[in-house]
Amino acid sequence: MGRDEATNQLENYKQQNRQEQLTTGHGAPIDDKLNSLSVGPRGPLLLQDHVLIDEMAHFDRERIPERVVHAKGAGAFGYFEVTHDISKYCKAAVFDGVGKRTPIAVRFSTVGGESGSADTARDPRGFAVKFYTEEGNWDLVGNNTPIFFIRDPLLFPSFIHTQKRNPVTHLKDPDAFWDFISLMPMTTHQVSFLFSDRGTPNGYRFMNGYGSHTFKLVNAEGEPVYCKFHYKTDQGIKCFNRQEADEMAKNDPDFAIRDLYNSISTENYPSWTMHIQVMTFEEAEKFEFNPFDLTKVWPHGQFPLIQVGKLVLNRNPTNYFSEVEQIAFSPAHLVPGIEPSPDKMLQGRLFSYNDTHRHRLGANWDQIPVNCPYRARVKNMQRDGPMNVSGNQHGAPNYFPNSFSGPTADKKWAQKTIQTSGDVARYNSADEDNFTQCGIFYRDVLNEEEKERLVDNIASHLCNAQKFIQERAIRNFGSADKEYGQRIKENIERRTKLDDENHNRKSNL
Ligand code: HDE
Repeated sequence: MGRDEATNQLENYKQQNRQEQLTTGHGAPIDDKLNSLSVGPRGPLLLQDHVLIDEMAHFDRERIPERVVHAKGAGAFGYFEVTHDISKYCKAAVFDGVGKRTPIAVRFSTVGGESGSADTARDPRGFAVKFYTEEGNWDLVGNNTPIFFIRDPLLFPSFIHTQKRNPVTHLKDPDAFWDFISLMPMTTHQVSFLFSDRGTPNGYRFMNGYGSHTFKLVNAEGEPVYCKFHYKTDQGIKCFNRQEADEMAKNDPDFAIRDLYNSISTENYPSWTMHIQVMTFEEAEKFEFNPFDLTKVWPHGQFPLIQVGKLVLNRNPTNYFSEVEQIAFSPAHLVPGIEPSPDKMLQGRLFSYNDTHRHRLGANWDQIPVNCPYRARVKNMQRDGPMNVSGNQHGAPNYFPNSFSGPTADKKWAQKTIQTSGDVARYNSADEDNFTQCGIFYRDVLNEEEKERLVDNIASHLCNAQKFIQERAIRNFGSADKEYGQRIKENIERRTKLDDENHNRKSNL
């Protein structure tokens, strides 16, 4: 009575399953799982108690490394269905014909917090999708924001360190957070998005998703275009304000996981409509800013959304660890017809993800069932390694080339040839117009109440940083829009004055 599906999971299991014999890890039935083998009722235990040793040893190894970012998350499964033909842009099998369905896995996440942190924290949300296509797995590892904080991957580890815990106090550090942000004005656009209502979405169902980077699509004739991917939520956008998000963090820190699980269990399947934006190579050459700059959007007026299909989530994980903790996405998992652009951030990510998976899950992480490209079948020369569970490609030759019917390559899968030249150097991208789009966001996208909440959300956080950092941050917001900076400044001044008055009152008592 009154119990939601998530709370009732064990009862549901009981209804659907009959009781079975307990066994050891090697499958042998056991007689007693409550009492260790001992010499007499009060005597020491025995090394020969395999039931005890097996249980303990496995328990000692239960945890795998937490994701260094995006540690807290929820996953679900479903399908992608093509509703509109985009074959003139892309030859990928996943888009091959209206009505075609491809199985998908999705993992939503917060970014900075640990795996036990609150779901309603102010943070971007990860929105990672794995398409199990017949031409291999395609992973679109995006966020709920079309842009990002930085435009060079070299900055990423430092940026993330400033969002995490101080190495001495083990507390979140407002000085580090705002020091980095204000030293890097390129963050101003995304930080404004983050401190708006969109930084605290109402769970995972009521937010959009974005591939964020610029990708390249290639059609069957070998003609390329640049492209961005968008998923618009069919549930509509719903966000918490700061106070509601804080309240929910106290009442139910797992709110977003629960909401997704319950919605799918009650057959209220969430869905998103996929669109693309397309830019030709000629347009990219002439465009007013670098179209591969991840801190900027492509204006929808110039590059309208083109509808492609629908993502529907209709199955909850059967086991969280095996299907969500172990799922591993990679921006390098592209399929024929979808290629990387020169976006520096994307280029950095092409390396980073598989690297982290080898560390977190081991060399054979792509054999784990949820990661396995089961609709394509892997044929290569990779063999052995820890936890190889695929049959290790049996008797097939493990070297290339060979004369014994090993798999062969076919030129028809070649990526589009690109021409590139230039002087190798570390080019400074720090001052590539950091403010124009942020100013437009503040003035033209937000209404007055949303502006007020944005200003108040920033001030309530920035007021904890040192004065010189506050001033530098305010200068950046003011460069995006004079009024925006001014309002943050005034809000912080009001807070500081109030703080001083409270302090004086206390010391007079
Ligand atoms: Fe990630 N990111 N990231 N990221 N990211 C990871 O990979 C990284 C970036 C995103 O549900 C890690 O498996 C670098 C942008 C999502 O499992 C790691 C850079 C975007 C997820 C990593 C970025 C993302 C991750 C940690 C800068 C949106 C969770 C664990 C070059 C477009 C996927 C893991 C899941 C996870 C690195 C920037 C989205 C360490 C180096 C931009 C949704 O590899």
